[in-house]
Order: sequence, then C-alpha cells, then structure tokens
Amino acid sequence: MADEIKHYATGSVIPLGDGFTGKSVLSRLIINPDVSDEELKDILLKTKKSYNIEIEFSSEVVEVDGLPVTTTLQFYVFPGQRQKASSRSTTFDEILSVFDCFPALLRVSALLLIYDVSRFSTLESLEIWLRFAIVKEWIYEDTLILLVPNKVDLEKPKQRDIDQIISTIYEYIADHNLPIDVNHIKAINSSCVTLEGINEIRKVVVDWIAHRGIRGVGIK
Ligand SMILES: Nc1nc2c(ncn2[C@@H]2O[C@H](COP(=O)(O)OP(=O)(O)O)[C@@H](O)[C@H]2O)c(=O)[nH]1
Ligand SMILES: [Mg+2]
Repeated sequence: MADEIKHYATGSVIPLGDGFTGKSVLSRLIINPDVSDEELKDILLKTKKSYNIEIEFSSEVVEVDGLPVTTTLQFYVFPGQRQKASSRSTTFDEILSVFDCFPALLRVSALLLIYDVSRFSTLESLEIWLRFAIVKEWIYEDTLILLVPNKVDLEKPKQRDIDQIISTIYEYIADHNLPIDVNHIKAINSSCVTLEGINEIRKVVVDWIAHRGIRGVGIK
C-alpha cells in the first residue's frame, strides 16, 4: 500500500586501529557474515592495503517495540597508517581532513576499537585512537564503543589486557565527561579466519543501531 509507513534506523560505524589489525576484512565480514569458504579465502587474501576511505553498507529489518525497522549500517573504514609510507600515499589524518564535515561522521553510532592480539603495540595504540575519536567529538549519547581483540586464531587474548584497555576507556569517559556509561562499552573477541565473534559483532551493532541509531519514517 502506498501510504504504509516504513521505519528506518541508520548509523555510522567506524573501525579504528593500527594498520593490518583487520579493519577492512572485519568490516567486510560483518556486512556479510555468511560467506562460503571460497569467498572467505578471497576476502582474506585479496583485501588490499588501502590509502583511501572504504565505505560499506548493509541493511536488515529488525523488530523494535513490535515494529519492523529497516536498519542500515554505514561503515567508514579509514586507512590505519598515521605516517606517510611514500610521497604518494595518504595517511589517516589526510583522509579524515577531507571527510571531516561529512554528516555521517558528526554522530558515530558505533566505534570499533580493533587490535591484533598477536601484536601488543596495536593494543597500546588504542589509547591514541580513542583520544582521536574524543577530539573529533564522535562520541555522543548514543555511541557504542566495542573493543575487538582480533586474530584470536593466532593467539588467545589475555583477559588482563582486555580489562586494562576497558578501564582506560572508563577513565577517558570520566575525564572527558562523555555522555555515555558502562552499558555503552562491550568487548567481543574475533577471528576473520575461523569467523569466531563475527555474527555476534554484527548482531550487537545491528541491534544497537536499530534501537539507538538515527530514526526516520518514510512511505513504503
Ligand atoms: N590470522 C588472521 N589474519 C587476519 C585476521 N583478520 C585479518 N587478517 C589478515 O590481516 C591482514 C590485514 O587485514 P586488513 O583488514 O587489511 O587490515 P587493516 O589494515 O586494519 O584494514 C590481512 O592479511 C588479513 O588477511 C584474523 O582474524 N586472523
Ligand atoms: Mg584496510
């Protein structure tokens, strides 16, 4: 029927973390978790290092308070490198400066803080990435912060490390008077090789955006 009302929720998702932690691969798998073995191999082997922003979208219908809500995730994946690799390569800061005033980046629904459990330096960097998000004022009252220890197929993540970074996130929240509380912070281990955690991450982010994303109505 032409006059039937359709409900929408959209939200931007930004994976942050050092280069090579899995931001691109993870984003592609969260968008499409039901990959065949062949497709997975392709994604793992052929996802190229990017010097540009990558944008991925996915939509699904979620029931919220008895209403079907068409929920769209918009992934904005920035290059992780902070330093110039060559005069022709671009850095995170350069790409970000171009997209700074992009409306979707004014209110970020989900920040994925990603590190590679086999490289401790990528865990240490998360504090810098979090600071970045705060300086950019990406975190507002409906932002989810999801810590993602990735590549758990290579090494078991240490609970002590996860607790440490979670408490650092709490400290930042308190110090910067961010309008969020402990319910906005979660951690899910993942592996893009075994697909552990991928469906769970997708479910948590989709549900979050269905309930707390930017809502709208339209005509069917
Ligand atoms: N073993 C393993 N390798 C992974 C995993 N996730 C990503 N990779 C690999 O790590 C490399 C970097 O991934 P990519 O998504 O390009 O990282 P980005 O630079 O953060 O976007 C690629 O070779 C991926 O195939 C994982 O969970 N386990
Ligand atoms: Mg990448």
